[in-house]
Amino acid sequence: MKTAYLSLGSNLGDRAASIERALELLGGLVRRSAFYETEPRDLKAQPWFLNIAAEIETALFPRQLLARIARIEKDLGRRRDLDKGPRTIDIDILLFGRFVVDTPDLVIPHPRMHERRFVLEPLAELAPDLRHPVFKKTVREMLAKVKDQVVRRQE
Ligand code: PH2
Ligand code: MG
Ligand code: MG
Repeated sequence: MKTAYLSLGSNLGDRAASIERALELLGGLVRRSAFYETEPRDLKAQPWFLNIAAEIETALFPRQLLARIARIEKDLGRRRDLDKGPRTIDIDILLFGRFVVDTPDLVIPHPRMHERRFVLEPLAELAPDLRHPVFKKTVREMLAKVKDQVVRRQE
């Protein structure tokens, strides 16, 4: 079995329900962070997101996990119309064991994880000392650089 870290986000419909359902469908959940209300990044003119991080154990290889994720996103009503725009559910692979993958349709570690507080803040709850296999920085170190972005942990 291998350990993977995922980022889940939603900013359309019942955001928490979509994230909970995605976790059930993914399977292999070990731990998950709290929910965070997060300011939209990239495309600013859209509703705030609910984001979490999850640690899963899986027997799948990265590309197989990606196929399962695409299926779940589709089943939960994800439409691919606007790049980085509003979505009912988005599931991104952040880290997958020590795999480094760089292909047109799959990049691991996630290419923008180090610059996103909505990813790093939840992830730091689960694995603050986890090291990025390319940049060699810990989650805690990467998080310290993005504290200007607004996220609010839900109690
Ligand atoms: N996802 C994006 C673009 N911007 N902003 C926040 N706060 N949370 C997200 O999950 C998010 C985003 C593209 O996937
Ligand atoms: Mg994403
Ligand atoms: Mg995605």
